[in-house]
Amino acid sequence: MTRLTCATGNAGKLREFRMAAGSADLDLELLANYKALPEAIEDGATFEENAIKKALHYSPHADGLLFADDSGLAVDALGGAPGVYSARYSGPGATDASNNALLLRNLHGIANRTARFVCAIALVEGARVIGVYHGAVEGALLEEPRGNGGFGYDPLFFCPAFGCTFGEATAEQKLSLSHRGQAFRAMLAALRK
Ligand code: ITT
Repeated sequence: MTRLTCATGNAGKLREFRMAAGSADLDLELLANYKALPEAIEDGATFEENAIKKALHYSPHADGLLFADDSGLAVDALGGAPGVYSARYSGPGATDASNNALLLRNLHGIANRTARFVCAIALVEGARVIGVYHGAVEGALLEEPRGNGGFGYDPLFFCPAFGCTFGEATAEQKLSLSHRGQAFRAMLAALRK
């Protein structure tokens, strides 16, 4: 069974990765001592750059394969913001609630609500980058949150294929279509080659 270490401080991401690994017969574990390690500096201009920076930052603390996810929401009417700043959109101490509130304020009165979630997963072993895997999913932002599932911007993100938000979809549904599900499956396919 392939063993993979995941480096993330985001409980929502970890839940989704655990679910994806469970159905793929993979042994996935969170990097031990993740919280005690200094945080990776995410100063890249792209999701891909930041995913690689994160994975290489944490890999010296893992045996074997390690991956990190950099992801976020790109809103067309905001020129692609919050993008790589999605986690800290509303500044220091940002929470999902404060980020969602700021997003709604910035979109107030704007008719074009199209947006996409984007994910890059970097897989490394020691200092070697094995690959970077991508996913993206299109949707539109509602004017108020709906549903308590998922995390982050999920309650605002209306997914046309489901006819509901990612916050209302089941975890399995979200993973079947999401940016993270796509990127994770691309990584699995590469590992199985
Ligand atoms: P790690 O770097 O520790 O993995 P993080 O939350 O800081 O966790 P990112 O820098 O990649 O991760 O920021 C991702 C942010 O984008 C996340 O905090 C959410 O606000 C948003 N986001 C990403 N994927 C999402 C999803 O599936 N649903 C809702 N929001 C998402």
